[in-house]
Amino acid sequence: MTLAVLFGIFFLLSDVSSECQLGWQHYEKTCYWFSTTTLSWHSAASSCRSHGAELASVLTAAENAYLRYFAAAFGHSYWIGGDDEVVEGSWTWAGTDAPIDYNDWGPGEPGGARNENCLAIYHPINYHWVDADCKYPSFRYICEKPYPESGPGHGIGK
Ligand SMILES: [Ca+2]
Ligand SMILES: [Ca+2]
Repeated sequence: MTLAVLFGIFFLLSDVSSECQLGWQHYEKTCYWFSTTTLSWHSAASSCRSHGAELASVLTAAENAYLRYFAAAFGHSYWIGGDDEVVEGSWTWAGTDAPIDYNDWGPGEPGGARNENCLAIYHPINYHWVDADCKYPSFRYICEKPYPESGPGHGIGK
């Protein structure tokens, strides 16, 4: 796929007249922000919260496909909001503590037991999911917040 085609798709998918803040992307009822710097998972979560957002929770195959598409277009691995820090093997979404239902684990993942408790979309395995060391400082991250028109009751944390 050529760069021109990639950017064409980018602008088709991105509603440039949306009410998401500048730099955030609108998809369905959510605004997403892809970081351009890297942090540990907890620092990434704090960064999202400082913007009134949470690390992205990926609830459907369509949402996953959207985020994977942009992760691949940007060519980086990204933290998203899942962890199993509280109870090993019990994966939940940050912000809501809802159990992870839909998933896109890569082959053999999650396989890190107590050493890997945080969820990332991982570049080396075609942007499927892995568990990784939460302290790993070299992944970018994806924040999400409700689209302004979605109103109360539709967003994360509700
Ligand atoms: Ca684990
Ligand atoms: Ca792993």
